[in-house]
Amino acid sequence: SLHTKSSVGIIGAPFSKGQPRGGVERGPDLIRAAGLLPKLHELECAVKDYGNLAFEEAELDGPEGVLKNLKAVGGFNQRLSQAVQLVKKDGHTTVMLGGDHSLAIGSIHGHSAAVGQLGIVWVDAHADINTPLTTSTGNLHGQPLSFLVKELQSSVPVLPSFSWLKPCISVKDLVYIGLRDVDPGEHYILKELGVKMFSMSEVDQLGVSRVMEETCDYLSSRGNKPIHLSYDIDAIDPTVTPATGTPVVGGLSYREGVYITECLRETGRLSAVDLVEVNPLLGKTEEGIQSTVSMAVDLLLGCFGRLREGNHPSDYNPPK
Ligand code: 5AB
Ligand code: MN
Ligand code: MN
Ligand code: MN
Repeated sequence: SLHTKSSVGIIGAPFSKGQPRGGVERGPDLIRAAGLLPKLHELECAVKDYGNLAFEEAELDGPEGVLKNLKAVGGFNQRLSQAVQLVKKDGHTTVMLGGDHSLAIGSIHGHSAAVGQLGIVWVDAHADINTPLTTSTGNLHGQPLSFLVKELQSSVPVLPSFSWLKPCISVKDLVYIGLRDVDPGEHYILKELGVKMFSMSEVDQLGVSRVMEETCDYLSSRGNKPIHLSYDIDAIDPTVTPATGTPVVGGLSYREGVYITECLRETGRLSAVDLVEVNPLLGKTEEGIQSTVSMAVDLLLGCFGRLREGNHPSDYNPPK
């Protein structure tokens, strides 16, 4: 293929305080245990594992407001942002293994601090763009984009736990794929700001190949910026990935999910990937958990050159 050798820097983020269900902090170790590193090596990737970012209990909140675990989410993401900046400065494509999706705050902030303006591809059943004022749950994994998007700053109150965070993305550089459970306040924002989105209706209407063609054209029209892919495992249909906190029927198939990664890989501009919301405690069966974790691994392999037609190493010697 065109771009053989990627260098991948893995950061584990065993963090669950952006939502109420325990177990999602086990994601990073499970995804590693499913063989991510050796499988990346088979694709001739250079891989450096930076290990897991430790959660500090001291970051846990005292009294609760509407926003749950505000101090923990702010503090952990600040450290995640710094870790991502380091990995980018080492020259790697970052892989951030979550953990819940509030981690996109630190991951995208750090990525942007290191490389500048980004194109964001957000693959998710949900829009994750509630503001602290529109949220009905108080869960910060449903709000990361409101903290990151410049155009929303007048709608987001000043919060001490996020004083380190400077909004760094334009809503015009954001593309959604897979939406099918969007809150009214979020839908209003998406329409008001004219956000580019391919909900499951557009996936049905156009097919995933047109969706990806249009996604790539759109990102090109915005200047071919480095791409940040934020992949929530709940974008995939819960028949394939049941082990997640907020499953929604009618999702992407295994094949559609993988195809998205193959297309983004082909751009040659994939610069960081988040893989979040794998929660082994929520799969009802062992098969369901296995299927969720192996989907996560296959999505990451698609990002780094695995082809369904097959691959072979550049120094492969056919038997004579
Ligand atoms: B996820 C909901 N919109 O704000 C909210 O899994 C769900 O990271 C958010 O996409 C789901 O709590 C967050 C109802
Ligand atoms: Mn989601
Ligand atoms: Mn999400
Ligand atoms: Mn979820």
